[in-house]
Amino acid sequence: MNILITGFEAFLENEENPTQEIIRLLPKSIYGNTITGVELPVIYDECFDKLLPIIEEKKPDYIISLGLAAGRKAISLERVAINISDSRHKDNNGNVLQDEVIIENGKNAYFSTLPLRKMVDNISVKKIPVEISNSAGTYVCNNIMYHVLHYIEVNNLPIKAGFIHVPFMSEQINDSQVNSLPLDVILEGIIDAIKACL
Ligand code: PCA
Repeated sequence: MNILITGFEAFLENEENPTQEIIRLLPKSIYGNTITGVELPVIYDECFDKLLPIIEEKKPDYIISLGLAAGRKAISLERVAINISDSRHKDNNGNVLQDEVIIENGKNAYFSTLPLRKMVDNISVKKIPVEISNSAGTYVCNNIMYHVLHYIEVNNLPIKAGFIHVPFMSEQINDSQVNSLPLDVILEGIIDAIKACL
């Protein structure tokens, strides 16, 4: 199988994005399945414009997108993407969107088609904090998740896809009050999530 994993570049005040590191550190193959990592810009819609030709070229069986959720304690398996972009924060192109639909006349929401419960079970065996989250927010992470699931649905493709938010990596945080996990633990959790799909 072909597994496409996307990460995001740094954004806002976060000088590093742990998902950039994860993309770099993931093995090229897991149990004989090909893993391809792609880094995406933190720009509404352009993130998907960059991903689309790679999907067309690689024809993946799975697309698992990753992003940083500042302040979260656990690896968060997102259940749903909604058809809205809305944040007071700028994306990396300076766009600030409010109440904007992502796809005109698109469905209100798409559920992840990843095996979320199996992923939770796999990751939690090693006591790595993990949860299913019912909101991917309305910033760029929700935007890529929505675009990918919409593209798969309207083109009737057999690709399973979804999104995982990860906490800060401890290596980027000076304040012990801020929630974070060591990078190697986040990486292990993501590898376990991928294994749950295989
Ligand atoms: N996290 C942001 C966008 C990029 C990222 O890594 C989000 O949660 O929307």
